[in-house]
Amino acid sequence: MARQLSAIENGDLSSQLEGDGLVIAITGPPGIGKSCLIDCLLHKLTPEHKIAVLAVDPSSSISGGALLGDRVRMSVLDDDSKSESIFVRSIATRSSSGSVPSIVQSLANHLLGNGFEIVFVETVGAGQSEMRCAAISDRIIVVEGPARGDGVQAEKAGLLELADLIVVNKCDLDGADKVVNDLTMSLTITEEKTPISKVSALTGEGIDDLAKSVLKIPVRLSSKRARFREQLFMAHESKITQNPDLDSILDRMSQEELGVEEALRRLYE
Ligand SMILES: Nc1nc2c(ncn2[C@@H]2O[C@H](COP(=O)(O)OP(=O)(O)O)[C@@H](O)[C@H]2O)c(=O)[nH]1
Ligand SMILES: [Mg+2]
Repeated sequence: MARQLSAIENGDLSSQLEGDGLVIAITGPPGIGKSCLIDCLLHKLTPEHKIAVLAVDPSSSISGGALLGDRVRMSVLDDDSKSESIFVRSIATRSSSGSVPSIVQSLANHLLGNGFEIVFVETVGAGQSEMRCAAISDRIIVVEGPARGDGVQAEKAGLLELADLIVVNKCDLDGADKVVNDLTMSLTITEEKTPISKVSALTGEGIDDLAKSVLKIPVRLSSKRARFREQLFMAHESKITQNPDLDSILDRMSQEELGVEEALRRLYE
């Protein structure tokens, strides 16, 4: 599987497989506890479910090996009865073939097509590429936590709109209740309330309930709409960047022989 995924990542293999499992993005700022939460969820959900993890966050890559620099080693992989049904992979964020979100999408589809029921995509969610890694998923979990004095992160990153579920992690620390309150306040302006779960990956509080709900998170309409908007922009962009005439059209634009409107029309021909 690792070899196949590398081949897909390098553009040497295109996966035609599609499964009917779920791709779930786990999104939130670095250090909020995404990797730890995934570890907790894997403890609860395997070996009953076959689960893959794609970590797009390069700063906190998770891995089965005790590689130097890995900040989180998943404890679940030490359990042989569970590790059999788990596949973990980090994704290079600088890649030669195509955009990171489209590679993540291909890898996730390949895993689902090979019998994995759930693919967790861990991503930071700040910036366009990271946002799109979330947008290719079927469900999006936004992770928040006691603020480091700077308010709700997800709100700033525009992520709340994308969330089907908000998890407030580190509820063992002071300030978690304030985050829940702040989030509830900012959510009252939207019609569909996004559910909020308060958990601690450290103490295990709330993890049982989270594990039960994670496989059946209802889709929020506004999240779905925001995801499709990102997917539309992605498709638009790849249509332009993959057009073989792009270089010559740019040449002609720089010679002022073509305007933007005309160039767009030709790129879409
Ligand atoms: N107090 C507390 N610390 C946590 C909790 N979850 C994770 N951490 C710590 O937060 C740090 C970052 O966790 P990590 O999972 O790597 O965050 P990520 O960057 O979002 O993947 C680690 O040092 C964890 O031990 C929690 O629920 N409570
Ligand atoms: Mg991480």
